[in-house]
Amino acid sequence: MPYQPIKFYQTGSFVVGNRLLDQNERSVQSDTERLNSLTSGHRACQGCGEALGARYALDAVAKATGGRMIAANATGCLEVFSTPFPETSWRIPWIHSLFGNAPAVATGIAAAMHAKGRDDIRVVGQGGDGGTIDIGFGCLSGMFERNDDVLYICYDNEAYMNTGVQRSGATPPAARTATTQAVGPNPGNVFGQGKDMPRIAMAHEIPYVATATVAELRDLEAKVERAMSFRGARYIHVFVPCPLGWGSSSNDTIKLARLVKETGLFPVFEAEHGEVTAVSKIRRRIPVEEYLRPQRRYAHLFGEHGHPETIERIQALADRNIARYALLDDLPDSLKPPGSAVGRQVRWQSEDLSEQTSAMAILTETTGAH
Ligand SMILES: Cc1ncc(C[n+]2csc(CCOP(=O)(O)OP(=O)(O)O)c2C)c(N)n1
Ligand code: SF4
Ligand SMILES: [Mg+2]
Repeated sequence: MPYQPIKFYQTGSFVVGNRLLDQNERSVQSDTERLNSLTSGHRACQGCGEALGARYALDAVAKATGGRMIAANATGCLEVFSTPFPETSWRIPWIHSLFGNAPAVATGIAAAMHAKGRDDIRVVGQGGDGGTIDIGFGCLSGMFERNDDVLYICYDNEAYMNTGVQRSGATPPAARTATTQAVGPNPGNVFGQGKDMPRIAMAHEIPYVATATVAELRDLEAKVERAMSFRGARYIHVFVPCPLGWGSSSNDTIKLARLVKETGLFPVFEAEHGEVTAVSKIRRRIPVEEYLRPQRRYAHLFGEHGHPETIERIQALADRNIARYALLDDLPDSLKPPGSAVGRQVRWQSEDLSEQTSAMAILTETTGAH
């Protein structure tokens, strides 16, 4: 058998351990002295991505601040499963805001701390996608525009889970929810223009914006640490699968979070003052079908009466992200953005997405590529 070098996966990877590294380089969760800001005993479903993401993110804030922190939490699963009165799983100063005003409450706390001369106490706002990009949108935009000294974290599970899986502005096209049933000629959620919150945050030119998934928890920790090195408004958007709402297996949470990035459907990147500064490249490009198939919210797309044309449209969305963020080292000609010889002919940003059968289909027409 040929010689094979031994690989020590615990160094240089995004896994939790890193026990072979110096103490100061190790992940927060590998430290037995970590705060456990969201501790055990809460009532999240098995495999809840939101619980996992929140624990890692807030422990990273705790480490960065030496525990001098206050969190304001919008109504939603994270609040409900962690604080059934009179119990709580939070081991940090924590306040429950309304569904729609967590950014404003966080701003108020930051202002109060400043007035008291306690700028050492850092403030975090957090909520689900509904609380963040729908009902809390105005408060959040104000927080960004004033550059208030708050880190806001959105845990995006792509629907209103706490109240029974209703559609939100972050629900992806074709997904079935309680309010976008899998019926009719175009089952599931409509293909709209989307509401891309990280890009909207970037448009405010705040000091720091990042996206992350619970598949790469070390990356999430590192981004929280980076966010805490800035003053002013910061935004982290974390992709968190929800087994209950998505009809996925509890033990597929990490797999789905990895696949969404490897397909290009969820670009993972960092931006400072409105400019992208780093992207996590796709390691092995995966067709969107592999991500969609294990989730019952997309079951109507498959089988004898499936909708392959809808899967193609979703693939086109992933491909647009791949081109937009240069997520592949070697971008195939077929995915080159406008301006290149091939891409110029493609309607990348159709004014009416509902009329656009698929960017891939148009590519095929104009270039003959398959
Ligand atoms: C003004 C107002 N409208 C509606 C509700 C009911 N409500 C509470 S949480 C929630 C959905 C939360 O969804 P999201 O923010 O995505 O968090 P998730 O539960 O998915 O983590 C809704 C509709 C409320 N509490 N207040
Ligand atoms: S419904 Fe979804 S988000 Fe809510 S606790 Fe269960 S898995 Fe987590
Ligand atoms: Mg949600």
